Amino acid sequence: MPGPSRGFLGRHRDPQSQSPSPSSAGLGDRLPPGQYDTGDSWPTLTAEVTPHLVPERWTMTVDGLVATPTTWTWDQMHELPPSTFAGDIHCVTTWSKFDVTFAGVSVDTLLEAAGPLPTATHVLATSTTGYDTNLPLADVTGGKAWVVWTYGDQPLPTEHGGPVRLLVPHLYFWKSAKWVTQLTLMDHDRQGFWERNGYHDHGDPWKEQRYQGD
Ligand SMILES: Nc1nc2c(c(=O)[nH]1)N[C@H]1C(S)=C(S)[C@@H](COP(=O)(O)O)O[C@H]1N2
Ligand SMILES: [Mo]
Repeated sequence: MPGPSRGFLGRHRDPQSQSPSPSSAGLGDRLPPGQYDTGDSWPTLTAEVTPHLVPERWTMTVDGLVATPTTWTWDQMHELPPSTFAGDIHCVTTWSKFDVTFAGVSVDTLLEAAGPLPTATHVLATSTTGYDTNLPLADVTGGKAWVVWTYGDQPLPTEHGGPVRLLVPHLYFWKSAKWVTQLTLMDHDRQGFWERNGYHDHGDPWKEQRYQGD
């Protein structure tokens, strides 16, 4: 159960979600509407067959509306400045998981190298499997998104996207494409897999943007 420090750590203070009950005091600050705390478990949600990728053959590409389309190998990715996320993740199926730690590189670092053109407004993230998801460019810049390969200091488990997944923790977790291999910058929004199947184009858990029309 959460300790008393939760309330101080909470970055999303919502006066309406505060409860006088000791068991939920502070926790509500970090739990978006309609979500529950999944605790130590980490459910796996995969639409496709889990691929078993050899890191040495995996590559990461940033292309589309960029000055310099760029591809990194596994080794080249590891030479980039490291970046860590510590915080919470929220799945649209209503579980949230507190205090997770992932490490890899910031998407900002990749975009710095590729140089987004001024016309770029959206990103399509694509996995080796063909899974894709769309994001506003503003949601993967400014220290809000990562390409990660460790979870809690261990290699990211295969079923959770290992060797490498996208991490966009401030949006519902379907935006965090597992086995990510490509970020394509575009001047318009183009729906990905779950968005074509009814999920929201933006997916902000604090606004409960679960489905198209929310
Ligand atoms: N390639 C791929 N990435 C994916 C998915 C998927 O089915 N395939 N599911 C998404 C959804 S709906 C969620 S909630 C999270 C689940 O990640 P997890 O299985 O590591 O919990 O991954 C997202 N990324
Ligand atoms: Mo999900």
